[in-house]
Amino acid sequence: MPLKPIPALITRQRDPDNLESHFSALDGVLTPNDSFYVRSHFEAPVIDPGAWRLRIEGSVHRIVDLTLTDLRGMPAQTHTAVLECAGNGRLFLKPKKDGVQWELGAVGCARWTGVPLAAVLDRAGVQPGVIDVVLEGADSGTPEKADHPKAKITYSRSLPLSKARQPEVLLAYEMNGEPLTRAHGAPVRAIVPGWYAMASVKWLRRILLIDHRFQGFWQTVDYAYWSAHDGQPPEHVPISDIAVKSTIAQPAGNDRIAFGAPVRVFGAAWSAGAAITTVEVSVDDGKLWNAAKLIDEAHEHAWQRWEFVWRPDKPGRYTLRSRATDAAGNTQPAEHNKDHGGYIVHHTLPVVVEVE
Ligand SMILES: Nc1nc2c(c(=O)[nH]1)N[C@H]1C(S)=C(S)[C@@H](COP(=O)(O)O)O[C@H]1N2
Ligand SMILES: [Mo]
Repeated sequence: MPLKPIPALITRQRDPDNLESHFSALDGVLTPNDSFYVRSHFEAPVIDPGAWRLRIEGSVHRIVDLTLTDLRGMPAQTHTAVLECAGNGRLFLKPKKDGVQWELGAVGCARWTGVPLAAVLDRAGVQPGVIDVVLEGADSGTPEKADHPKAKITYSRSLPLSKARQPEVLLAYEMNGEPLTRAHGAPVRAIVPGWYAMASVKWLRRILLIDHRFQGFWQTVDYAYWSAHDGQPPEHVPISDIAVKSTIAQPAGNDRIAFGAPVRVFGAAWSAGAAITTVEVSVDDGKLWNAAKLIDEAHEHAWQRWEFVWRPDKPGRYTLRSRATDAAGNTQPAEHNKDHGGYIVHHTLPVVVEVE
């Protein structure tokens, strides 16, 4: 049963549905649920919330099976966090990279309510020697990558135990105050603030604690890249932290702007676990930079909206770019890091407009 079409979203792929937000529709801090991007590798499972169980097993002191009522009965937490697909912005890469051709909108920010993963791990009791916490979804299929045997596999991703224990990592059942929808992982999904969203496993059904590094497909083949260090053998690393990024929502690419009036350049900026401290805007393709004003309060995991009032001095074609810096001192680079392949596209992206 395919999802119902979601008109507020751009269809990048059907069955499974991969739907992109209109980034130019950015308004409040929170992305409304019906215009939040959807990224699914397989058909979204239909799960009866009454029959749903979450099993925590592996290197635990006791196997735990939780119902939705059990989970809702545990102390809840709410965190605002950005979810960004690791392939967001892939459309800008030349040469073209394999994968869904996301432009700007495979990202959104929502308030997530649920139970800290740490509390659920404590119920089961973590045995000494646990390295990884594997989060397993209820969806499965055969990934497209040709080098993989044609077996049906279940979507799963792992977190190192230390990350799994961070208080902001949730097993969420609400998004912006409403129960999760099927597209976004109902009845329960993981939310891993600060990490690219492949880690925020939807339709969660099993948590497995293991005493070694997880070697699953989306850990080692997909959502991983070769990292080259000078004089060292290259290392294959699973993608984790979100890299500092900002994106211009308004004006949108190819907009025609009437000459004479000031132009509000408006967008959002985010990073992994470090607040955004500066956003700059260039209207000459990255030569000169002007300070933008941050609109929202500094926040670790939510994005911050920003704006800059631009007064073009003559009509013409302009290439706008924005550049964010976070409290840890990370700044957006001018070019994509080729080691990252089709992922982690966070360099300063161009928006070309016509002032006439
Ligand atoms: N079970 C499951 N979880 C998943 C996925 C998936 O295909 N199956 N996709 C992941 C990826 S790559 C992203 S970007 C986010 C997207 O979350 P959203 O659809 O709620 O925006 O979910 C993640 N969790
Ligand atoms: Mo993703």
